[in-house]
Amino acid sequence: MATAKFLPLEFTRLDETEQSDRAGSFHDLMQRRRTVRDYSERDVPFELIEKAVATAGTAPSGANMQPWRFVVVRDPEVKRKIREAAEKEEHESYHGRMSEKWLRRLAPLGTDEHKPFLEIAPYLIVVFRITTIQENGGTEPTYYSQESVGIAVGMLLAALHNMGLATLTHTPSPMKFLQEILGRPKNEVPFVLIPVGYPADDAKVPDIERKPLAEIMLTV
Ligand code: IYR
Repeated sequence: MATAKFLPLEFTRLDETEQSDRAGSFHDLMQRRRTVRDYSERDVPFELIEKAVATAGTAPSGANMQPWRFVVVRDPEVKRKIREAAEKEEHESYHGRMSEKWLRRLAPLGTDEHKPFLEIAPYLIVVFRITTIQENGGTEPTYYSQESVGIAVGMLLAALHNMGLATLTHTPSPMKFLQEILGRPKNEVPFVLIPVGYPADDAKVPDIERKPLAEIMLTV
């Protein structure tokens, strides 16, 4: 038995021409999104970051528990600490922890243990996944938190791209140092670190392609 109060759904029906126009223009927009590793120091209005996080917060989540925390970092000293800790972990990863197969797979992207973007990009958004909550004096798990936070991050990336900002989905590994530097509790586990800003004037991206629709979609 549903115990929530139910309200009539607000739903706008679109005519087919408008549906098709919107489908095309949204696809064109998203097709132009690229992962950017070369950033400009140019500042970004904080209101844009706030709006992007608010948009991410509209994502669906398991049992509507909204198991996400977005820590927006703009303090240069905190960014410096994050860069230092990330580069230390990444050095270990690139020089021993990652398999030959993994390194070979990454070679076309030209990544290495140097992460200057962690200081250059004006903002870092560090996304945490909330694993448990405290309620009525007890501990309860969240449900489908990996899926929920993954969806929210996808919406965050789309929102930032739509407002003309560049992003990088960065996962330094292990990421525990983010919990320590940002003082988050044990039930908030780092999920991804997203530098946000404008691309550098001479930013370059690898010449790689997206799989064609025929390869990613099946109809039965
Ligand atoms: N976390 C490392 C390595 C890395 C791993 C994958 I999978 C990538 O798609 C890119 C990089 C780094 O950020 O360099």
